[in-house]
Amino acid sequence: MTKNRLFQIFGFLIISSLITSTPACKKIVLGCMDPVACNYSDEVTEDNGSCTYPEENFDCTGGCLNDQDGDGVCDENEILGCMDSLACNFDPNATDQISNSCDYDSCLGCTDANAFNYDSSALIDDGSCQSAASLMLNTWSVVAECSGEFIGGLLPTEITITEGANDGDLVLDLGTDIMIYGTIDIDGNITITNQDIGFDMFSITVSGNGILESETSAVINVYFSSLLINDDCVLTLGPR
Ligand SMILES: [Ca+2]
Ligand SMILES: [Ca+2]
Repeated sequence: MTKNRLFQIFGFLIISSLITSTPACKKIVLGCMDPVACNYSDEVTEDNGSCTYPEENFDCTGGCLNDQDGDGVCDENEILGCMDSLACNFDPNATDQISNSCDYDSCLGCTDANAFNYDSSALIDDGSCQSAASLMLNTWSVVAECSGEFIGGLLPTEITITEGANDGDLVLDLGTDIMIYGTIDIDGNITITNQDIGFDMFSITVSGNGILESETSAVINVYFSSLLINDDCVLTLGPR
């Protein structure tokens, strides 16, 4: 049916009305039509499922919705704890300091691995570190048990150990002009190197070994031998 024919049937007014009410050919714009989405556009005419949304607690720019202290950590993600890296209970994940929550006492100890009293669980050094050698430099009570009676009868009930020429060198003064030289390593192992102590007219060969067992106890085995004497002694050292 042609326009001319329509004019003929319905008249000019009717066809004019039809022309003005016919929708114009609308441009289709694909995109996101959800107003709460980050990529919403009011120009979109057809939603193509491309809407993107912010992560929970964040806005579309990646900023926090709530960040009371302004540190970039959203309120919902804050972790309470001790934030002082020098504290025993330092929490590297903490983002909010709990007042008075840091503990500076429970992990005190000696943190020097070379010290005799090294405490592997200690995190804060309290200045208590002592080397095995320095612990040996003391006056000790001695209980001597010897296989023979001669040396056992000479040994005192107290000995003073002094420092030798080098670090770790020990000089054991057993009294009665008996001086014995030894060494101690960082773990407390004592070595009495083979030596001739020359006692009066005798030549007595001495060797031995031992261990610093604790800060206040040690055991030293000393072997005395000469033409006439063969005495193995165990010296148990304790607090004076
Ligand atoms: Ca925050
Ligand atoms: Ca915070």
